[in-house]
Amino acid sequence: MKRIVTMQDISCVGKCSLSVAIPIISAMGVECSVLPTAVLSTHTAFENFSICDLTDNLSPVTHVWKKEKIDFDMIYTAYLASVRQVDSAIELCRDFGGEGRTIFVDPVMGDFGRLYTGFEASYPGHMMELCKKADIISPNLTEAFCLLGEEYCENIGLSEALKMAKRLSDKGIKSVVITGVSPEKGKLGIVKYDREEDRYFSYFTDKVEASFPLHGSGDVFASAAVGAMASGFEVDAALRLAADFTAFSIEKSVKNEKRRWYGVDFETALPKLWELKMNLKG
Ligand code: PXL
Repeated sequence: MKRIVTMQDISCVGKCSLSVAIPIISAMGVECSVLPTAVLSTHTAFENFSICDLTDNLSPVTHVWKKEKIDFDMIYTAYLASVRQVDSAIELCRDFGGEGRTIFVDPVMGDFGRLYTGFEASYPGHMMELCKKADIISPNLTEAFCLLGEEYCENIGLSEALKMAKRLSDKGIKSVVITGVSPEKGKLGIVKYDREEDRYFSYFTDKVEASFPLHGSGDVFASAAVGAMASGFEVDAALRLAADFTAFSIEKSVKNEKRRWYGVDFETALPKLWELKMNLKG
């Protein structure tokens, strides 16, 4: 069985970060080790939240892993609460990355053109340094604009989105996948540029209209993509699977009249994840 490690927070309530990554990656038949960075009462979209910062606990944990000669097939980082945690993630990549190890960075920072509560304007510059260590990054549109230091624009066409992925990659990132791109009405998906192969890729599903925010949907996408890549699927196929699973999870949320406002109903979509994986195996 493949083993990955994911470094991000636990939001005790609010369907995101480790509460999303562990079930999705495990459901794909991949061992999901964790490096928890903080324990929050709720994610930061709630009006009130508490945070217990675990930065000082990170190196004692990784120190033991090194002594025990533990290794991982993939490293997946997501929400990191501070610049110090970004630095710790860079150390994790240095110590546990390398030949045959894939580093997947989801530079979680914001949405709808704004940084999440708690992040300062200088944060994206630090996150960029982590992105440069990655084999693949998965910013949403807001995060891609932040990393580029460009003004946010919600409506961009397909060729603009592809060019944007290339611009970001040109800054020293191997492969850039931008999520949440809607180049035409009724479609939503991803665009990708791969620097080593000088190759573009895009994939869109029918957009499920939701009249509420889809908190955690980026975590659902990234976790499914990591699970599929660790399962041995080639990257584009893994990304297609992740996009299909995310769209299906959103559809489940929209159909559920009793849904929670703070996250998508990926739980009831989990059987579909296995089905998508089996279909890909052929
Ligand atoms: O879903 C991303 C995420 C993860 N963790 C925390 C968050 C958010 C988004 O708001 O606040 C704590």
